[in-house]
This record gives sequence, structure tokens and C-alpha cells, in this order.
Amino acid sequence: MKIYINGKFYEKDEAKISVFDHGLLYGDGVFEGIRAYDRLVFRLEEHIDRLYESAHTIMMHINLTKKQMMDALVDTLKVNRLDNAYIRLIVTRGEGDLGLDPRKCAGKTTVIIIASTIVLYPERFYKEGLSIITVPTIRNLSEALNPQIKSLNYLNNVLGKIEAVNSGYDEAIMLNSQGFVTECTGDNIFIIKKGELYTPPQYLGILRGITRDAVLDVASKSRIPTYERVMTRHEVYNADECFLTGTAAEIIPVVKIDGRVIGNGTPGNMTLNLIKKFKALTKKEGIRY
Ligand code: PXG
Repeated sequence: MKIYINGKFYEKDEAKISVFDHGLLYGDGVFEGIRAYDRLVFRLEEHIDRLYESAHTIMMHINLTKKQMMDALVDTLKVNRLDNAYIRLIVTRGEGDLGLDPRKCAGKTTVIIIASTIVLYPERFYKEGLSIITVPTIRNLSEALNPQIKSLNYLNNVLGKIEAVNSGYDEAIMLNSQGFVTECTGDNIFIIKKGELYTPPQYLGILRGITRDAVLDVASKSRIPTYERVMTRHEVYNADECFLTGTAAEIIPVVKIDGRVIGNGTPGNMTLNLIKKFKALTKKEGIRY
């Protein structure tokens, strides 16, 4: 495996950055998880736009243009001879001193690209559906640390994941401070009720997932009415179908939440149909290499 760091490729064991990097010291940086399918990087421009928007908000200037960043990512895929891949793109504030002050890292962002493969859940979960819970840790307040910033500071999500795993589950719903459903620790959530598709709106404090956008596109093209709507656990428990979306997980059906069976307890037909249509989209959309 060859890993890109600031314009050079390193073997896995040699791929190292400074212990003074503010990405490590403070989670001061941003990242993206991206997938390539048969030499097509799915919605690459959207991922790059989101990365640069996250960087803009935290006032971190990335020394590469978007085009240079996309070229570096494609080079990493080619060097590793990967036709299908999960790519982790990381940009940190770079090396500074032990103080918070980002001026100490001026102009030295660290860019890391790791191209690998990832299987998040066993195949049977996609066939049988996932059982999830709601965890006590609430999603970051947007006013404190906006979930739209895909930052290296992911402890909020890690805490949610720990609570899920401690209770014997792989993924969990996180509520906001008002008790509304936001998203899962690393995935967006959708429900289907009476043939209509619902997902929580961005303003509730979620990451606007690229897979979420793709599913909304696919659903509206299939003439499924789609709504971004505030929901409580009650609406979710009483959905006909439920599924999660994310670059790593793709689309995964959910059949049980907090012990409540969703629909008939098996992945729903509309969910399975959306999975099929999403797969077709991944063969069409993106940057070819
Ligand atoms: N919400 C959150 C909080 C995420 O971190 C998504 C939604 C889905 O977004 P995309 O754009 O990928 O459709 C994410 C992204 C993991 C893992 O190990 C998951 C993400 C990032 C890094 C690791 O589950 N999810």
C-alpha cells in the first residue's frame, strides 16, 4: 500500500507525520471518505467541494487547488492499482507548537490520501437488515461544532459508537438537544411511510451526506415523494421501512430500533429498489481514471 503525504508516496510503515501536527494535537483538520467503483470516483467533485467548504469554515488554507487535489487522489488510486476503493482524504492544519494558535502552523497543511478497501458490515446485514439503538450522547450542537464541518474532531461520533457497541449494536441514532432524530454516528437516516421518503433536514444538525443527496436524487427521479422533515423516535419506530446511508456503508436496511420492529422486520421493497438504483448510479456518475 502506498500512501500520499504532501506530494510524495510512502509505504504504509514509512507513512508518518509529526507529533506536533495540530491534526493530532487538536483534531484540527478536515477529512472525506470517498469511494471508487470500477475506476469511477463517485461524486468526486461534491466530496472535494465539501472538503474545501469545511476547510474554509475553519479558516484553513489548503495549498492545493481543487484540481490538484483531485489529480493527487486519482494518482493515489493508480499507484495502488485499485479499481474499487475506499479513499480517506485528510487535510490537517499541519505542524505547529504545543499551543492552540493556528498561526504557528502557517501555510504548512498536511495532505494525506489513503486508498484502501473497506467492508463496514457483513453481507448478511444488507440482506437481513441492521438492528440499531438510540444512544444517550446527543449530536454536537451546530452552534458549538457544526456537524456540517467534516472535521478530524469526531469524538462526538466516537462516543455514540462506543455506547452502541457497549450495548451490543453496530450503529446508533443520535438525537439533538431537543430530542429530534438527527443521524447515526457515521450515516444519515431515512424512513419510508406510505410510499413517501423522509430524512431529517440539514438545519437539525446533521452532516449533509453525499450518499444522502444521491438517494434523494434517485428517489425523486423514481417519482417517490421525498421530504426533509423533523422527526421524533415515534415516527421512526412506526415507519414502514428504514435505512441508513453513507459512503462507507452505502445503503443499509434497518429492521429494528430500540427493540421496536420496523415494518415486517425484513428489508423493505422500496429500500431494496433504492439500493439497486443507487448501485446503477455508482456505475455512471463520477470522475473516470
Ligand atoms: N453522517 C456522519 C456523521 C458521517 O460521518 C455520513 C453521515 C455519511 O456521509 P456521506 O457523504 O459519506 O454519504 C458520515 C460519513 C465509519 C465512518 O467508519 C463513517 C463516515 C466517515 C468516516 C468513517 O463508519 N461517514
